[in-house]
Amino acid sequence: MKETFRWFGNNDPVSLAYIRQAGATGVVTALHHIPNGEIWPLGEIKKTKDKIEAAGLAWTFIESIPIHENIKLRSGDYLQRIENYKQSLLNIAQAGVKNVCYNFMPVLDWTRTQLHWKLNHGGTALRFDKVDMAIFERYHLKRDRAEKDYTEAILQVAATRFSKMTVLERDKLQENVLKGLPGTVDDLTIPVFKKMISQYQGLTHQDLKSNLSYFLNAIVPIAEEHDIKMAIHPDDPPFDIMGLPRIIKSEGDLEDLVAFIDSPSNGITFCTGSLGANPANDLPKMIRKFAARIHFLHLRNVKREDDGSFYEDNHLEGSSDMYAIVKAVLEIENQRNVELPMRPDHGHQLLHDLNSDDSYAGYTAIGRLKGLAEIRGLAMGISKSVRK
Ligand code: DNO
Repeated sequence: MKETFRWFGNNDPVSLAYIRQAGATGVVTALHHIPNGEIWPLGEIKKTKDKIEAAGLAWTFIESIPIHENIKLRSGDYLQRIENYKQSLLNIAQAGVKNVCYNFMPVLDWTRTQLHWKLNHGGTALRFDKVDMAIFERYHLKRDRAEKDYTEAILQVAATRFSKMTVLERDKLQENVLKGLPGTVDDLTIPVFKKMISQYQGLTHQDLKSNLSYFLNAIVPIAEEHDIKMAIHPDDPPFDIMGLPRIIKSEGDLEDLVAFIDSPSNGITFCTGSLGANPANDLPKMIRKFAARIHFLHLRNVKREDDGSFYEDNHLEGSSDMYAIVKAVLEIENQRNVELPMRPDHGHQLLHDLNSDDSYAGYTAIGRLKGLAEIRGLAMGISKSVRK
């Protein structure tokens, strides 16, 4: 595996120099300052690439060139937005950065209800709590159909919990869901959010898949021509929230995706954290099955709870078997004779990082350093014992 670290640019307290010290050789980043749907200018791409290379690292993966909502909806100026996307692809190819992670989640990117959830050892983790999500949908968003989408048991616990929450706690939950997360493109308010959700009313999973297929059919020929690898990120969490369809959450969804257009440029970011929150996903099996289409790995481990909640556990613990995952990865790398870029996805907030509020949630230095080191050791142990 090619070890990479995500970097959020000049404002990221985890600098390029730190990334080198972590032992990673690659950087995963985006032009975060370019508004969603606009063309990425060649000059800006080169500037970022030069900066990364001057630090002795490579820009291994772009995460993400985001997809404009009108493309997901196939409405409004979507044709223009697709043209812009194609131009961005041409520009990155010209700059020599040819790997693109993207997602097709409506309105929201990844979502958590708690960004600093206390673990027993004193560190903190990201958490998605089903009850808190029900509270958000019912009492903050006041979504009509929210009651139908949750079990009676969850709704009851939600009502009791909500009645005991302070105003501050309620505000915090809203902030966490709407704008807490790094990499998310837009900061949203409740009225804007409601409006955006309403645009999706009546749009089924099938409709959204067909819009994704339309988009891919428009851009993959250009990607192919320039040897660009597109790698879709699975939906996180891997189930519908707020009545919005989520379409990349299971083995069946990935089967549909690869069938939309049979090309190595139409690939997958295999995120074991997103896919691992769905208990039906057999991750090692899926790695072997989609071997030819996996271009990027996000390795992390969530601990699932019975009601559908989950939190980010240590990379080698949690509900997924990281040994079996890494073993499957090493196997497909061997078959394909490639080294797949991997980033240790998310990490706990630990040690000195507990005192700094300016780190991006889930992207503290020490937690990820630990995750990377654990996975590196695991991979070395497996490959040495297999070769014997
Ligand atoms: C979370 C990330 C996501 C991801 C996008 C990809 O940690 O994996 O923000 O970057 O969904 O488009």
